[in-house]
Amino acid sequence: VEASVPESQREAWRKFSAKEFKTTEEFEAEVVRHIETTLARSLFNCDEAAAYAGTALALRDRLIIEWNRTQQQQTFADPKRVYYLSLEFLMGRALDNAILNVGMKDVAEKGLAELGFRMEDVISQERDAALGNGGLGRLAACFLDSLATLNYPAWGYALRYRYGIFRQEIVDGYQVEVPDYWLDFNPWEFPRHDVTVDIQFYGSVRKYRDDSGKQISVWENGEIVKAVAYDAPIPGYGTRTTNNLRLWSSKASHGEFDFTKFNAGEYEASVADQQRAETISAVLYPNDSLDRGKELRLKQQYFWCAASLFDIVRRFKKSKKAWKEFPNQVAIQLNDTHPTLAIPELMRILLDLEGLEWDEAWQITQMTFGYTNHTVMPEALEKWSVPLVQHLLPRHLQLIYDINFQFLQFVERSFPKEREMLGRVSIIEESEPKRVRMAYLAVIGSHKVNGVAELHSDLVRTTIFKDFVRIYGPDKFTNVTNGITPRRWLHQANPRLSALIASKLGGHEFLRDLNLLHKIEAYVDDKEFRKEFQAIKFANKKRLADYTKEVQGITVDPHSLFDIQVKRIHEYKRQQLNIFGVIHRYLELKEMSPEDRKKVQPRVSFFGGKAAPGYWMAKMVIHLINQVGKVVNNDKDIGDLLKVVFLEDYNVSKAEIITPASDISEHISTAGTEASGTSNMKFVLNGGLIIGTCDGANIEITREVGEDNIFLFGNLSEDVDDLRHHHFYGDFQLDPSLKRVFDTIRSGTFGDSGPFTGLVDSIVDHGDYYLVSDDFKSYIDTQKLIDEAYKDQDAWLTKTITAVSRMGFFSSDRCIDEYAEMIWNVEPLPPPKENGA
Ligand code: 73E
Repeated sequence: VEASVPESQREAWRKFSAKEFKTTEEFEAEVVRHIETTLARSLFNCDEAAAYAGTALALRDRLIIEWNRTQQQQTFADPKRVYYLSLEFLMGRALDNAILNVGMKDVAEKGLAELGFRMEDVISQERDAALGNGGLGRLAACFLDSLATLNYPAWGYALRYRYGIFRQEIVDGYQVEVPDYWLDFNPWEFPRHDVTVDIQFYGSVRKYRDDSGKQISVWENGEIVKAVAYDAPIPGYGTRTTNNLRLWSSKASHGEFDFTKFNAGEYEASVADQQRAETISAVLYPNDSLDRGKELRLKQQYFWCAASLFDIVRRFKKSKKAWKEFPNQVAIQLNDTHPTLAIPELMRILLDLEGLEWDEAWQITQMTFGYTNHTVMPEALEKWSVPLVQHLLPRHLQLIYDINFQFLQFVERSFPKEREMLGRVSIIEESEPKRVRMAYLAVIGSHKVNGVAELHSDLVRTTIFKDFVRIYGPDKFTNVTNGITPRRWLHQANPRLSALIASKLGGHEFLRDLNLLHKIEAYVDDKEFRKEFQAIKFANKKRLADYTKEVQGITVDPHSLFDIQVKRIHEYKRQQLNIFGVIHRYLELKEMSPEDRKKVQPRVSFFGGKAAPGYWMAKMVIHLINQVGKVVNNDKDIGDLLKVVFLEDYNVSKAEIITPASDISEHISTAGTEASGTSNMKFVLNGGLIIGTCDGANIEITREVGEDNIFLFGNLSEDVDDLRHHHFYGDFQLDPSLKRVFDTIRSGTFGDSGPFTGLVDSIVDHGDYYLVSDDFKSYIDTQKLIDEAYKDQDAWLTKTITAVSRMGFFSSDRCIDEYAEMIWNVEPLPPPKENGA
């Protein structure tokens, strides 16, 4: 390890080395210093935005000290590191999390108050870092929090999108997408203009034999784009470990080519080149669980994989270890197939640049990678057109063919009597044009493949990768059930509940060991505890009601049952089932006598979530929800008995307000379609119950909390295929209550029915792929049960407390320990000491 300052001068460095603030006074001094000097503002023009900026900069200094120490320590110890490659990190806000993780909550709260600000207001000035679509991106963010908290030496690698997921506005009941330019002021990132990588695209491959007769491949004459690193500190909770998230930004590379253009006076062309290069990291693709096969997306994927691998290999080479040590120093996790090009890229580095032989290179590659699958739905499985890959990445296509050739030979030897298997498992799909099946490449190039919940991992083994289980044996395929970080999703989102739990468990240790929650089950009959638990739920509902009034202009009564479904809008998640159920409820209320209405449990149905801009059906679901809301919320007969709210622009920071406020949340995907779901875990951890199908992690949540503490309904995954089959033969009858819902929509009760035709027809005429009609009866019956159960508030409270106490399993800390042990084979590195020793 090189150090740049000679030993004789280090004394001065040590003397002046940055110190951490500890007291409220020191904190205030730092905030004021930043506001006055870094921001050039004063006492007389310090608004909340400036107070946020000053606070963030003060906290940031504090993080940097621990971050530098952690990185230094990791460099010295040189342990095996984990690299989590994810195209999405849905981080949300950083300030609150930073304050919490460094243990400065009281200091910051008091300090800000003394300076004339409320901490809550200051925190809410921050824009979300929304570099993701939904669950997959948020999972990656929870994993970073757990990796740092558990002291694993780990880096995240992603793209620095100029635009994250769009901001959603609702105009006339329709979704409108607005670009989210979030980088205006981002104190959490550090540009590393000295850390750059040249990335090549296009060009051609030249082959020749060297003196020894060995074949050499050279990829040449391509276009070069520069990758520039931007780093963000990831602080662990209650530890000094502060890991790194490295985001790559694309920039034109100023080679000779550009200068000729300048000389020829082609200034505009040169600027255009610059812009084209910058386009690569410009925008996050806003599709969740859908593969659109766009060239720019493939460019993003390669750009990010190549830059990350170069960086990882550069770090490895500093240690001067032999190549066979690579898998003992490096574990790379592929978050879905998006980073699969890292596999042929590592092969290219090892073969073409480092001169290794195929077998050794391949063994290193397989040992290095693990692949996490997040969906078995066909429309989400990435397949890149062979001509496109050929054009953009000619050398990688050759390598993919070589990998495929070796693999198919192996399969042929192992299953000589099953030649038809070869076509089925080939990386290349024989379509027109041919396509590269990225999931197969990911399986073949990794030593472990995992699904994200038990049912999902079973489906992975028995459906999409069935042949591969035979080829490699069952041990290559495993399960790691998803989890969530209790720091953000309990302590930060619900500080009062966290405090109540801490008061009974003698401290906040449960935030580091969530299984300790089981101890609060002992208080399920404790009067004081129950009272406070219930008061907390009510306060959280009140907070959401206030928010709904302020932002949506809709008044809701927090004494109502709060029913919430917030997640990406997708047919398989079945928000349509929910809104049809709401319409059914409305029609029943309408035909009731005033006396009967008095016995009804009042309810508010909250919806939230974004639709992919090109996903028509999802957008019509949003429109229907808004139109139903308009009618129901203004119907004098109904009053507070039913309200329908669409919460605009659902994101991580809004989830922190919404999640603690549910009585019931909906996780109602067609069985076998939702790989895991993670918001289901967040809601239960915050004292809400679930209405859900036997899908994804709902099944394991049921196992943990007990069948009495969850409301399950609907058909099972194993029956879904048969049911679909029946629809095709017209062998099904629409449930009369659902038919009445459709008739009401068609009659124009919720405005022009034109936009909803496709939605209704997909069920009535087009095979009802997601089995809405099959599950409708069971769904509304279960909602009735919920109304009844909610009336017994005592019994309900018992269920919620019991469920919370049994949620320990769903901490992302548990997941990360499982990955570390089963897949990465890495150990924690004890955190640096305060003096940096
Ligand atoms: O069930 C969720 C799961 O909880 C699943 O749909 C989601 O991943 C979550 C975390 O494991 C997911 N996202 C994607 N595929 N599965 C996806 C695919 C392509 C682009 C963006 C997201």
